Amino acid sequence: DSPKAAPAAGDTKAAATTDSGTKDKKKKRIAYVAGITTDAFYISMKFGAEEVAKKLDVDLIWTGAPEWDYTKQTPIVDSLIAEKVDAIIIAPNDAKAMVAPLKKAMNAGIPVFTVDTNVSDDSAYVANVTSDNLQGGKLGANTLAKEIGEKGKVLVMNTKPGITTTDDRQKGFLEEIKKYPNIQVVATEYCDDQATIAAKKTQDILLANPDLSGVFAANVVSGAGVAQGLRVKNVQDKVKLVSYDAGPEQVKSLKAKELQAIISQKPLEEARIILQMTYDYLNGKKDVKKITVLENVSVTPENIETPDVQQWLYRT
Ligand code: T6T
Repeated sequence: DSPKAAPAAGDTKAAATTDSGTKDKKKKRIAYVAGITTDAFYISMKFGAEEVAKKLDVDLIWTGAPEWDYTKQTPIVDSLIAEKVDAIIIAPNDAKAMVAPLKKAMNAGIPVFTVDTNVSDDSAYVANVTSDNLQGGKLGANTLAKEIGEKGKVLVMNTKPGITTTDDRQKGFLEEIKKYPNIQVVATEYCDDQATIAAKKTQDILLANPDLSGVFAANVVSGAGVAQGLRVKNVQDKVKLVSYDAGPEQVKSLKAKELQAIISQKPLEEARIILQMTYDYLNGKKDVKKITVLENVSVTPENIETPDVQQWLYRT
């Protein structure tokens, strides 16, 4: 076995962790591939995974690419296969494109567990832990509808197509918003998981629709970009924003009243569950639940200070 971490690792700590693992062959070496290493959601997941890894005495190899890009995620999986890790936990960057790399791992005898996002082929992974993204999209629609008095033009800002989580959020939103006859969706935009693109597209939409009433943003990066676009146009007090994910930036925007509600996930808990499940599986507990779905938390100015909500705000 190579004692080195995946070469494309986005985290330098990974190498040190792997080195220690080679000293004790019995220690389980479990790789955790983030969807993207630079995003508050996955940084938060890392806290949950590290907590459980310590408790179980697992050698955790935290890795991933600094951009959301399956062409960068694939070689990371390949190198983990070459390293013969005991298991791979991964948030796949694309539902279809990541099927082959994950199957390759499974065929090499390395069990794959997906977390947050998933792939379209059930045989490419053992189990998945995610949040209820369809419900989150619907919650986003109802929350935004209420904020804009159930009438007006709205924009959906998403990241990239082909990602199970954000596709479902968009689907849930678009389905639910149809229940409001006086709300019109003027556009569904993709920002390629880049805040600058989301900001620019928001400004373009505002130019064509100066009477825009609200925006639903499907993840950290989309939401941060939309908030920026609204600020540039100085309409942050007028255009209502409901955004996914409770990263520090979103929490700050909520407190500044630039964002009206956050749909938060439970990244810490997702990471804890998937790592425990993977460890149990490696230790013989093969009857795993195929898909575990966690509820979202609606974060508003009214409940943000409560301990119940505070525990789920993302850690960075
Ligand atoms: O919303 C999370 C994650 O659930 C999604 O799959 C991708 O985007 C985030 O990482 C936030 O940017």
